[in-house]
Amino acid sequence: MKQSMKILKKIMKGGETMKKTIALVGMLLLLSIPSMAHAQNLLVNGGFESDGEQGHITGWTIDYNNNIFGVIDNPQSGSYNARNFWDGALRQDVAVTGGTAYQFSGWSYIPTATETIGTTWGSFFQIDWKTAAGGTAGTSWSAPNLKNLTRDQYNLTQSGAIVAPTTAAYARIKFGTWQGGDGTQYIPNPTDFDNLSFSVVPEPSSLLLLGTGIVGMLSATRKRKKA
Ligand SMILES: [Ca+2]
Repeated sequence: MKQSMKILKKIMKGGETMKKTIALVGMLLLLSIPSMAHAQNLLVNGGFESDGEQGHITGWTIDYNNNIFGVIDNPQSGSYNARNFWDGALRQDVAVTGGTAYQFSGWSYIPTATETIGTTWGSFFQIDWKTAAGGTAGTSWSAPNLKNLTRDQYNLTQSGAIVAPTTAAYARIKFGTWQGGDGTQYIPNPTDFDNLSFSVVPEPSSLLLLGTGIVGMLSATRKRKKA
């Protein structure tokens, strides 16, 4: 009798340890959810706050025409944003894993202005997928006409989840302003850009599996206690 009581006590102790472990894992899981929801931005200086040798567009490369600069008078957040004064684009390359889902988001602001000379222009966000050798990998994503969004305010553009082509080694993230190539001189309005983000899409399926596992462990513990 004494012996069996000892064993029972040991089991109960073990049960407590198990419960503590489950509680700890549960807490860690809960803590990890917010950080997974705000997946790490893979872009350098996506908010144009960093200051370096290129000023507030440090980390970005000119894709065509040197017409985008860091300005201070209309940030979406922080103290700086990037402004297109004429047609031109910046780009940044980010290493990716083929078959992994990524998402892009960015803010743009285009003021109302008299477009007397022409309207064949637009501001855009774009993702080009590239092979290690720099070739094209799969289909690009783009939002080519940000000027159709509500003027005189910041608008958020989101790509949603896009699976990187299996041959992709990096993503070329581009933003800027284009104008029509019909020989007429168009004047695009200045476009402000801020808070560009490119990140891995968090996988809810693995979270769900982990959650199911914990529920399973809990019910197993309960069953053992009943017996
Ligand atoms: Ca900013």
